[in-house]
Amino acid sequence: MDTHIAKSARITEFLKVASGLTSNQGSPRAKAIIHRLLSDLFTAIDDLDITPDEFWAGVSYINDLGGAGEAGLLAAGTGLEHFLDLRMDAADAAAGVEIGTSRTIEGPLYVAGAPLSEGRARLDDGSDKGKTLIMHGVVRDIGGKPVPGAIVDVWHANTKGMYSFFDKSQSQYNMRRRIQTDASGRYEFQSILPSGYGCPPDGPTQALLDAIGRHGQRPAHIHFFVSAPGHRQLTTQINIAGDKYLHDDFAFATRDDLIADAVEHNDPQAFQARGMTEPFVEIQFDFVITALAKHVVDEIVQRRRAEAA
Ligand code: MBD
Ligand code: FE
Repeated sequence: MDTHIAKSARITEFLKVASGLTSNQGSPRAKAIIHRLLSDLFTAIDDLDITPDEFWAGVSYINDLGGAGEAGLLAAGTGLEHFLDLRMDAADAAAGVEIGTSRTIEGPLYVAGAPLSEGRARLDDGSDKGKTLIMHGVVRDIGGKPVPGAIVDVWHANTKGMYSFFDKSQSQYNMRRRIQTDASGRYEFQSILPSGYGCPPDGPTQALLDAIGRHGQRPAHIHFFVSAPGHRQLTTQINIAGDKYLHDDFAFATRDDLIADAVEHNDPQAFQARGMTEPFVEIQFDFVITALAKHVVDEIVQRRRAEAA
């Protein structure tokens, strides 16, 4: 019995009606996208002989995913968010745009409106007894010139891999700050070394990953938006060298130029010479951002983001 009917004349016509293509209302772009996705889904149901039980399991899954607020997490875990990065890379290459620091995914855990400091900030509230981290560097343009007044918007997890706002046990904006670079383009912050992230073990994202035999772990990492007047906003992360998941990130965010060494300063002479009273780890990382030009448009991606009350 041939059950391949998606490409028949009857279904072809039906897909146009179902996608609103025969209506003069609505948005042409929305119609084009829905028509394509619906057509591909009909064909997939045909080709894979997706059963009604499987189909309704998928419908329930979408409800569970939205109910848990994990659609953004699944977008990262299925590599779709990384794919968008690769397409922006391809667009830059085609336009001859010189790239500085590589872009990599924002992820679903940014919170807008973190406190703003000049030059230096302390990110953690002192309650997490992780290793003290000092991270610093310079924001430069493609030509190597420091960019004063750039905003380094930084966010990272605690030693449990949990992010403030989403983890209500943490104080507001814990491990989230915006730092304006000084006259030499420098930024510096003190925080604690984050641990890697793991998807909520009982959530729908992890359930899908289990079904396809994948883990839901990320290496220890720190997120950044780096922006400055006249420059394109950079969305990136650093991934900390030595982590077990460095090259096995469930969200595919690691890129070679984004791997940073965390250098330990355990010897009292070494940390006291740096004005520290206890051992700390140091990460030095410069960001290179791209000036806006005729062929370089800004790319602040619009998406619904959290903002603490
Ligand atoms: C994270 O911390 C993260 O950065 C991504 C991309 C997905 C889930 C958790
Ligand atoms: Fe993260």
